[in-house]
Amino acid sequence: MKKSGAGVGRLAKQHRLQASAERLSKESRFNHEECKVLLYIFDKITAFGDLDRLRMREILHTTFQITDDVMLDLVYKAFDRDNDGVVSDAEWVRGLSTMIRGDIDQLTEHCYFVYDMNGDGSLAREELTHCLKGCILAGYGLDQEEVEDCERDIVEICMKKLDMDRDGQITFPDFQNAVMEDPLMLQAIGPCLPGANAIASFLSLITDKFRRYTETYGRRWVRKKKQSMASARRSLRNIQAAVSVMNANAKNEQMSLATVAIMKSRMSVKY
Ligand SMILES: [Ca+2]
Ligand SMILES: [Ca+2]
Repeated sequence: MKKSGAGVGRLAKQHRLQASAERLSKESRFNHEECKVLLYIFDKITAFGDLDRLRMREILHTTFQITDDVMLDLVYKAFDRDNDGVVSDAEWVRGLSTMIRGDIDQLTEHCYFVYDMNGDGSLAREELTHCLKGCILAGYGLDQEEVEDCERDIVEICMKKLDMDRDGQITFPDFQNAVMEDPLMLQAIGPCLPGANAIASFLSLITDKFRRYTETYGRRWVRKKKQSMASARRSLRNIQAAVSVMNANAKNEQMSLATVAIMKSRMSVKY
């Protein structure tokens, strides 16, 4: 019996999806089945038009709870790696693979790529200033001038913590070392990764092994650092130390309250 045109079209589409899923499962941290679901979701998203900057921002905002305006554009840039103005199916799967299942090296590369706004392979003070702009919310009784003062302080603290060789530029090895010392430094310049809840709810859609996300910040990190679990936990508590550094720089009690609130919201990596 001769197949109808629509039926042949559907079959060809299914074959294409199978082949893409097979290819992408080899270059991402998703298995074949998961890639198929991700490509199916991609098909649904792009049924009404390309996945461009605005649509990707929407997905990052609503599904992955990345809400910082500056970060949204920069994370989009990390997805659209060939910079052609749209996220392709392969870019979609690879980007999600890094954000959701990335190991410490991939996450470090992702965050550095996001913060390196001009793509010159180095983070300058101006880039930190731009990324950290708006990190302080009004409502702590601070006037605009104090807010700007506080933002400048935070930029300086980040430079101090990340620019290991003090040459005014944060190179990738600087950043890598700082992150290995303290995983909380990963998002010190801006929240550019989804939180654990967002990851869990997205993974529950595409796989039945969604609890695997806990490995990323847990055992793998420890193995990489060859630390015992106890000392790793201690280093995770470094947030307390970071907060006291910031407080030491705070000029008054109100500002110190503000910095604690910012540290809590910015350093929201879950363990
Ligand atoms: Ca692209
Ligand atoms: Ca740069």
